[in-house]
Amino acid sequence: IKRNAEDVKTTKEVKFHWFPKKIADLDRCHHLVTKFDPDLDHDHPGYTDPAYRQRRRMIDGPFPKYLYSTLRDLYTTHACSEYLEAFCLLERHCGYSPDNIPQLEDVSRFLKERTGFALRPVAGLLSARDFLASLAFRVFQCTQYIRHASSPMHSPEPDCVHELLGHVPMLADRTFAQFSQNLGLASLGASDEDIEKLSTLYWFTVEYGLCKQNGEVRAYGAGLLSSYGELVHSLSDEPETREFDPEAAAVQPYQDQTYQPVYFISESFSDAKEKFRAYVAGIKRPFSVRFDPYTSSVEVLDNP
Ligand code: HBI
Ligand code: FE
Repeated sequence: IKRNAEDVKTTKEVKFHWFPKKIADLDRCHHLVTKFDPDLDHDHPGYTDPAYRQRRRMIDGPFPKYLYSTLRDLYTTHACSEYLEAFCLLERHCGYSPDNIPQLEDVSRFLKERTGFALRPVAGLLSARDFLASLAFRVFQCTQYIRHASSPMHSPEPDCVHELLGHVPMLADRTFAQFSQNLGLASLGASDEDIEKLSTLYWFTVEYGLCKQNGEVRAYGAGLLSSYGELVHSLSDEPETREFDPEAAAVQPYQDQTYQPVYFISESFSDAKEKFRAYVAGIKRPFSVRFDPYTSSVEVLDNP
């Protein structure tokens, strides 16, 4: 992404990227990545279906048939307890069911009460920098269109099934919410190189993370919990698994076309959070940031 000169501020001769300081600034964090856009990506199942691409611009309808129930059946044995607890509440209070797609507004209100996270609608895949920046303010940029009907079990781009069944239940957990916000705070004004690393770290935790629970391995990553095939694959003995280590996860090559060959297993969310804290301390920025929960804004402190 090309930035304007005004986007780059200079402090003590050090240049860094513009970043949002308050929630209203997120209006500027809207750079879409067109890699998986059905209008442009020849491999997208909707590429040859103009009616779908038209419908994608509108919002409504049930979850694709079977998808919800098929995934739901797996959660009991494959999802972590934090996920299961929230999923149960979402079914009870927010209209999660096989023949309904919940309203963003209702789900956002639910999250706001649990962890202060808000959902904000977005038109597609955002740049990593903009997407991560919103997490710093406990804002999750959420797509609303649904995947193409010809491929109900997989979507190349994030869609509302991925957001609602993958991300939302985890964002209702306090420790996980804090971990997500910390990833966001670490990304503000970071170098392109560090954004790439944080984005990879996000990939191996928030999207494809596994964790230990009562001697078993369970999934907490949204990419897993919204994909029947990969959820089964991730807990089979096919893929390689490693103990979560932010240094290693930040540079591990990953797959966005097929199942992951490697997953990282966290001991717990608190453990992942602590390890991440140590990792972030090693990222060089010419300033530090502090989130003020009273105003939902970020204070920028010059490093001594
Ligand atoms: N954009 N809309 C949207 N949803 C995501 O889940 C998302 C994104 N952009 C980047 C991204 N996720 C991650 O893969 C990381 O690059 C942060
Ligand atoms: Fe995602």
